[in-house]
Amino acid sequence: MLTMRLVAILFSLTMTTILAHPDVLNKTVSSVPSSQNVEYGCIFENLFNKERHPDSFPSNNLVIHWTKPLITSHDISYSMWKEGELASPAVEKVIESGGNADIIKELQDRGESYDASYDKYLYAQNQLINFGRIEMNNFKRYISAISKLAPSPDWFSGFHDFDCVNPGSDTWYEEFVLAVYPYDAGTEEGDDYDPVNNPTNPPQPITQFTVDNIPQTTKVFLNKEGTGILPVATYTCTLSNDDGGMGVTQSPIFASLTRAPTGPLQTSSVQDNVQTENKTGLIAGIIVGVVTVIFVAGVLFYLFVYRKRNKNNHGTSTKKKQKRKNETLRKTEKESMDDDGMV
Ligand SMILES: [Ca+2]
Ligand SMILES: [Ca+2]
Repeated sequence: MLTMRLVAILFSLTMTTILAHPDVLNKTVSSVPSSQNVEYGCIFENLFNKERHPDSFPSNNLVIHWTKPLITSHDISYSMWKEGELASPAVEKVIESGGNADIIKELQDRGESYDASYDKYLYAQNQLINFGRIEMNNFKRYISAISKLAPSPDWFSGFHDFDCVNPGSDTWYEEFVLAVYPYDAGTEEGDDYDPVNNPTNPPQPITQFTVDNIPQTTKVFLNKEGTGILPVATYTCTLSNDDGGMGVTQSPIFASLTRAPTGPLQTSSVQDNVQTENKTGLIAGIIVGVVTVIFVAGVLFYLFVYRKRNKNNHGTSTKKKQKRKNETLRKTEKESMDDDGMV
């Protein structure tokens, strides 16, 4: 009986280990109460490569990429995707073609705070994505993310409904790091990294790839030891409200100039360019501003000080002239009087 119970516990722990994904690699608690509006900065880092997932990995790795990774905050009434459930039409589009217009429309209609990056080709040196800040409040306290692994039939990764509030302290997490695994969306057939396939009919629930359910012909995603499936990416999200409340309203430009990076500084090249442009623009703005202030100060100085002094000088010299004139006049009168006296 005890043995049976132990087996049951072990089985449930094993199942938990298998199904409790994403893996929470790190979770630290802040003292910011959940009633306070906050923002999170999130970074995506690719872990999908030939070393970790050697079987059937495309020989032309130039084509391997993540499609437009998307991240959003939301309340409990929204569910972007969930294992064991059918993919929504919008999610099916993301997962089969990488098109995220429908899901973005869905988020915009709900007024969600989201960010979508560009396709991330994994041959590129920089495999990080630095998402724009995600706004959160006491209701919109969950974060979900999704991106398709391409080329593939309907394989994707991400996480869903991560509650950013620590229930014990009712405060926001300072930081959390999630390791995410590959899933099959159940909408398209196919066992290999090939995007052209028949639809799965009827569609099947979203399923996480495990050692037991990966296609046995290709063994995609299996680790090199053949014993398990390693995470394909990590997400690191950091609270940006740890500087006395400034983080809630500060602009991204201000934040990028004033805040030390919380993760690897590398961002996607597009965002790097944008940030560089933003910084260049800001510096140019500051220079123009300083020059303008100096110019205006110069004009004011001229108007109020230089001219006034001139005026004073002018007044003084006029007085001197008048004085000299008076003296001359008095002298002339005196001489005239003397002359009269002599006469
Ligand atoms: Ca389909
Ligand atoms: Ca499939």
